[in-house]
Amino acid sequence: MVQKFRSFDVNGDGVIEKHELSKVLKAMNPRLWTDMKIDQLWQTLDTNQDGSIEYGEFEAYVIPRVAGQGSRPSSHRGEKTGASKPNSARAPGGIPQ
Ligand SMILES: [Ca+2]
Ligand SMILES: [Ca+2]
Repeated sequence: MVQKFRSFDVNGDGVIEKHELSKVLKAMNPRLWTDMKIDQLWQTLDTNQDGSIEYGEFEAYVIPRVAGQGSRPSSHRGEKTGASKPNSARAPGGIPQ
């Protein structure tokens, strides 16, 4: 995870600035990462809105997403059986919570 953070921290000062995030994401996928999308991601990441992303902010965003994909608490099973019928309230392509 630290390595991932460092790959965004282009100048190595320990925080990710917006231009660094933009540069790295655009290098990865310039068609996906439009300025608008980067802006949205930035607002999600910079939770204390000080204009830079510290490792803690990056971790708080990335780890719940990564960890939430395989191991879920057992309470999720009961929730899922109840929602087996089609439910349009759940938006397609949304982030699984
Ligand atoms: Ca930096
Ligand atoms: Ca911040």
